Amino acid sequence: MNTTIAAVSTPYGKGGIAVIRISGDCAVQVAEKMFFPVSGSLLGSVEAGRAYYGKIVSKGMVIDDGIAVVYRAPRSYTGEDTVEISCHGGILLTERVLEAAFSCGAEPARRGEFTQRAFTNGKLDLTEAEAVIGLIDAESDEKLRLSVSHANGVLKRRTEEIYREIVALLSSVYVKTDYPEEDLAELGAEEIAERLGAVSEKLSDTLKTYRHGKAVSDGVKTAIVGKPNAGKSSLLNRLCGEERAIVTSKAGTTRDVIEEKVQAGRITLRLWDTAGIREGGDEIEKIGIEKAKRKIKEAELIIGVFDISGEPDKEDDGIVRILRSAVDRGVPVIAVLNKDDAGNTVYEKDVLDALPDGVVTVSVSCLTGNGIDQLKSAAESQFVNREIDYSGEAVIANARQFSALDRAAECITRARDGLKSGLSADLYGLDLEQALKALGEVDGRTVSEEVTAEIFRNFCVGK
Ligand SMILES: Nc1nc2c(ncn2[C@@H]2O[C@H](COP(=O)(O)OP(=O)(O)OP(=O)(O)O)[C@@H](O)[C@H]2O)c(=O)[nH]1
Ligand SMILES: [Mg+2]
Repeated sequence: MNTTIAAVSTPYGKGGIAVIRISGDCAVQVAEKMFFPVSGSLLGSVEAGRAYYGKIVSKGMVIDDGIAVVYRAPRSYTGEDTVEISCHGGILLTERVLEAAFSCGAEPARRGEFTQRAFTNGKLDLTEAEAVIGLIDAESDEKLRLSVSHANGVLKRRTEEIYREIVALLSSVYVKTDYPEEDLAELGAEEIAERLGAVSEKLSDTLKTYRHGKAVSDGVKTAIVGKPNAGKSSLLNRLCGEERAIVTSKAGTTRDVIEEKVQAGRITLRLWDTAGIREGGDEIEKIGIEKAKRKIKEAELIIGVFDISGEPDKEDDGIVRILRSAVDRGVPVIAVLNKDDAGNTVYEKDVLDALPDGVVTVSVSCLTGNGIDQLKSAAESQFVNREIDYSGEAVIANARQFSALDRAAECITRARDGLKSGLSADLYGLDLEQALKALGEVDGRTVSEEVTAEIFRNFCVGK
């Protein structure tokens, strides 16, 4: 018998209703002792999936009236017997209803434990469980679409398809030993090579979607850099539509890194406004500049801001060097030519000439807002450059899925090389085994308990 757990599944705070969820082998017995349908029947004998109005009792006293729904295993979210009790959404009242569940034998649920149980009971795989977090966390329609796609099993099916193909190839390699149930005839080396090539291609197509998926799901770490007074904080404020950072005409205003999330079309930018980079400055400014330099190394997109109302100087040269090194590292760079309202754009050409190849440029006025939309689309198109049909195409949404698929792809490449160089089947077969193990981590079939525990720790209590 497993333990029976209970938690409040609605957010903490006052509301119209709150829902207390109880799940486990004794869920119905627990609920039966604290919830009494007005019809007079006991919860243990009511019809599953129907709402029953009744009284909620704690320590022998009616504390509220509400609705209970009983779900019978395996037809519930967790795959176990589950009861959901809705009561009025008072903070203390909800606490008392939950306490009643505890005193009737339930234990407090850990974060994400309901979903973890659903995973353990095979109701969802890991990609679908992660999609549940995505659905709850989504702050953009695009992330919602991506999470719905995973919740509907699109990535799970893609993984499954590749998994099955590798099993089929492996079974031909170890026909009689490891996979007798597959009962396949041995394939020729040429056919195996060809089919492995197709597997590689599928994996690499899926891996390529991570740039898109990450930008939608996690957001892009974006450093706004430039010399003091270039207008970095003004740009941050324009992008997020509020006076988030202090703007003054004094060079060296920003010291600490200021973070803000904004939506740029389909992607999320995690903006960092940083201290203007120059030699000198007081102790605090120097610390700020060091922080800015660290953020530049960490950034996945760099927005270099130049003030084109003044002649470029050696501080701008320093920024150009930073942008060049980012381009060399393969980090996308956008140069913002700011203050184009000032009616003095003679220096624009000097800045453009100094910029390295591969830098996208956008003319902007943080004063008037001109060019801000173009900047957002320029940022978006660095990461998302085509329409994706989420109902059919599997898009990788997180680092865990990427790393597992990437390892699977490496193993397939090794197996193909082995096959090509005439390695014996049982040797390249080991690479195929490793590929299967890595793929199994995506949907969770070969994942360790510590990894799943870590994933479910990101959930809220009650989910
Ligand atoms: N005319 C004009 N002035 C601007 C524009 N953007 C910023 N400024 C002005 O430029 C000055 C510096 O702006 P900030 O946004 O504080 O510049 P910063 O790059 O954050 O400066 P530090 O934090 O000191 O590095 C302020 O006086 C702004 O009002 C613009 O597009 N046009
Ligand atoms: Mg600033």
